[in-house]
Amino acid sequence: LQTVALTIAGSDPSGGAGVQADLKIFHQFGVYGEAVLTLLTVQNTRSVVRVQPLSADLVRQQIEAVIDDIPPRAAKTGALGSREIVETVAELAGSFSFPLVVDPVMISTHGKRLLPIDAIETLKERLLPHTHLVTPNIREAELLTGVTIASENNVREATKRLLAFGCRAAVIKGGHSVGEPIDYLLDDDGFVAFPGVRVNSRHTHGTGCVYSAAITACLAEGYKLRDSVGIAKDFVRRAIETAPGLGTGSGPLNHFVTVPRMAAPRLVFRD
Ligand code: PXL
Repeated sequence: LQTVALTIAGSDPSGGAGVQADLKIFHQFGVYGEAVLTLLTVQNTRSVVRVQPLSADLVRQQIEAVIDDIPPRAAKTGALGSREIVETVAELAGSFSFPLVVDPVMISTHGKRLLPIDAIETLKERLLPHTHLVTPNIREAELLTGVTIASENNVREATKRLLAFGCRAAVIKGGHSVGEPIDYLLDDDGFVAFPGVRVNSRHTHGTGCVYSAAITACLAEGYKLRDSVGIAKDFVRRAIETAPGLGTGSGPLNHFVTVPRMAAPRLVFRD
């Protein structure tokens, strides 16, 4: 039976981030991808020149149209674009029967806002209670929790505060730290570090999207949360290492890296 995953995110016409990246990563994991658009961007690898959110009503209709007809096994959100869209997604997420991964995308690599300030509170209070896993980078975690992150203890405190908003689990990504890119996860089983290897490259456009899409694909396939995070982290490292060097700015990762056929046991929930 075909596994299905859904992304609710923005368009990056250059194909490195957003819905375009999510669909390619789902496909690479052997998962059929559905995509609901929240906003359009005008961008290339050099800059994001325009961000145009869609109406919340249009986002609601898209989600409602696909969700009963081709129900996904897991979903993710990326750039949401407006407070109204966050509210709408949160309201619908209340009745999702599958895990939701929230990548709280706030600002593009080039510094353009993909979520207005006034939507951050709504994301915390309305969307996180319906979230299985939230995947902020360090800056996003600071803005969501008010904790300034400079040490492992700060990260631990920030993950605790994220869970206090009602999500099941939180992973704070170390990609923007100064040292090794360690990701820290807090879930029902406690706090765990996922050590990483820093790959120095300017081609990191869409890294967060690829990571959360890979996690979502794994969850859809029935992998446990910690296995999903581990697989996704390894996938992202190899995708940065072998980035195709496209574009004259910060280019995309290699969306074609091979997905390991895992020995880890999957949860069986085939119909
Ligand atoms: O990687 C963050 C991101 C998410 N979604 C869209 C984007 C970007 C970064 O540019 O354009 C649509």
